[in-house]
Amino acid sequence: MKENTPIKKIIHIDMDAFFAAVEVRDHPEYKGKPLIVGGDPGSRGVVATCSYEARKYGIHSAMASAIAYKLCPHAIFVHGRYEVYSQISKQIRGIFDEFSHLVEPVSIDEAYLDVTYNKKGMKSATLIAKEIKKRILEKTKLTASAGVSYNKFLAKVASDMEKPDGLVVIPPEKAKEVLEKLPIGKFYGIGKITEKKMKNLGIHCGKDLKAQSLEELVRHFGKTGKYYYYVVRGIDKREVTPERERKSIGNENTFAVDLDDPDAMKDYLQQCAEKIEERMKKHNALGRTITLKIKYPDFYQATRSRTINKPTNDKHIIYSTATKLLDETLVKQCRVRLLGISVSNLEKDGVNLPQQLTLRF
Ligand code: TTP
Ligand code: MG
Repeated sequence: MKENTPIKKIIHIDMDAFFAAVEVRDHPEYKGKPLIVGGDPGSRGVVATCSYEARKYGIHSAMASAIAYKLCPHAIFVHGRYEVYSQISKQIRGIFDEFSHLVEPVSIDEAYLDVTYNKKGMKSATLIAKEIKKRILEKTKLTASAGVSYNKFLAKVASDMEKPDGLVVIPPEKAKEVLEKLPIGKFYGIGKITEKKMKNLGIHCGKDLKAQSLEELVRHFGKTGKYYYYVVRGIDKREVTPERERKSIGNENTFAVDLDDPDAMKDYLQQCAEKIEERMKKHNALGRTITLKIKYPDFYQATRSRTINKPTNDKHIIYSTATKLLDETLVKQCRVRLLGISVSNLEKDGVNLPQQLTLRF
């Protein structure tokens, strides 16, 4: 980070055991019990999420319900009520919007807020996070965890540190210590497979990761190695990108039969990238943010975005970015029902579209 770059104040908010917490809220008899939201144990369904009591048995999201049943036969299984969750998601979104113009929802229960300059003129990001948690509880009767730091990566690490109902602040002077101690599996983007690979290389926590050279990490992990190299040093330059103002050009498809072959997914992404290039050229538009959208068979939806330095409408760049993002998702474990790409952060005829103006306030 350059010396003269102003330190940002970023908050990451993530609801606790979201779907399960909603079910407990609406069915108090489930309170304190292992509760699983997802497919029936006798079906080929998966766990969407589960209560913290169920997590003690090793149950987690995306696990086959049949396995969850074996781990905890007395768990309560319920189906998700997606309309309810999405309604609550809108409510919490409304709360975020009260505080900042710069809100980036990442999934149904999670968002980043850049509160460096905020709507309330509040100086303390910690107080804002506290206030948001309070408002969420009042309005939804649910708890959220918040992380406060100077970039997205650290804010996300922080929100995960004291779940549930946590509020953790990582100021710049503490970042080094926190990151060095952080177990390798807790680094955002490091899934089970990479975690194993890291451990085989003797990398168990941030300190071990930091001891690796950039070349070494790139050799083992490709371009993602570069990401690991920087985030373990507390460097993450990604902006909080408000979605509401984001105009985008995209393409997506729900498949007649869920895809389970990563090569087939990549083939589809290639077609998508071609169509987007065509449309962007027609509109004389270039874009910097490429977003991959993915929906799993249980309707769980995730998006992953990457912002590149140079605006583009090149299908090769769109495709290669989208496939990299695909590698960061659960596709190796799960089938997918929908895939799509969109390009945002657009410039038309060389001029930024109006959403950029919202950054000045
Ligand atoms: P998460 O925030 O990942 O999980 P969570 O809120 O249940 O628990 P935590 O306290 O650890 O944050 O996901 C939010 C919701 O998204 C979750 O309640 C259910 C849904 N979801 C799925 O349906 N499938 C998945 O694989 C994941 C990860 C989440
Ligand atoms: Mg959550």
